[in-house]
Amino acid sequence: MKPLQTYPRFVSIEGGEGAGKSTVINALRSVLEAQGERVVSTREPGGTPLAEMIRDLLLDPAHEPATPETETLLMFAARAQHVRETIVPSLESGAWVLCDRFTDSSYAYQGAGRGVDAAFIATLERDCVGIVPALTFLLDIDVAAGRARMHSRGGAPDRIERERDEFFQRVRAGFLHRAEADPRRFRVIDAAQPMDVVAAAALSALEAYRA
Ligand code: T5A
Repeated sequence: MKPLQTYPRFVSIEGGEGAGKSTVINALRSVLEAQGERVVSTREPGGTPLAEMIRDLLLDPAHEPATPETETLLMFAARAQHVRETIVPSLESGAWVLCDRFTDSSYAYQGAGRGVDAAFIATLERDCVGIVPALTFLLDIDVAAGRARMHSRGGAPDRIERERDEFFQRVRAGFLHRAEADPRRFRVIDAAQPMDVVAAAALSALEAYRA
């Protein structure tokens, strides 16, 4: 089986709803840029015009409910485009890529959350994606606390945010299981801490990774 390729400057940020991924990405980006590095921050699903259109299909609650398989295939359709058009060209040009979610989200949401077979996800990962981050931050937070943050932020919930707490409990367990299985790649951060503490933990892990 062909191994997944990795690039040392490919970093993903994962977590459940309201974990604070955007906050951490902004902190990592500022520090890297201040050190003269080029940084591309991007997100999934999305990150190219076509992939952003797929994102709308996935998250807009106005569409008919997607089956777990449809949802999985759309996530990977967006990811395949994103990898070829944005992520790999940026990495090959020497930039850091900070990706808000990547394939671990599919294992957690579609695999652990929806019950899609992990072997099917692994096949899509190998054949349609081909790359894996070198470093992944998992921002871990209790489901109720994360959802409370999302509610206090306001705005209408998207199709996935409308799921019940039990779904997000399975997602959280799915992420933690992946982190446990691959401690070299994952850095798990307690995202219930104040924002500056979470950002400082991510920055110190990044510095240790680069040393
Ligand atoms: N999805 C995605 C899948 O199902 N499968 C996949 O393969 C992929 C790639 C994507 C949705 O798609 C699903 C997962 C998602 O449901 P998204 O835009 O990534 O959508 O959705 P969210 O994870 O919900 O992203 P958000 O941007 O909404 O959340 P963040 O980035 O984690 O949180 P952030 O930084 O915006 O913070 C949320 C709020 O909390 C506050 C912030 O100020 C903000 O108001 N906050 C804190 N408050 C107190 N203490 C802290 N430490 C805080 N950190 C943040």
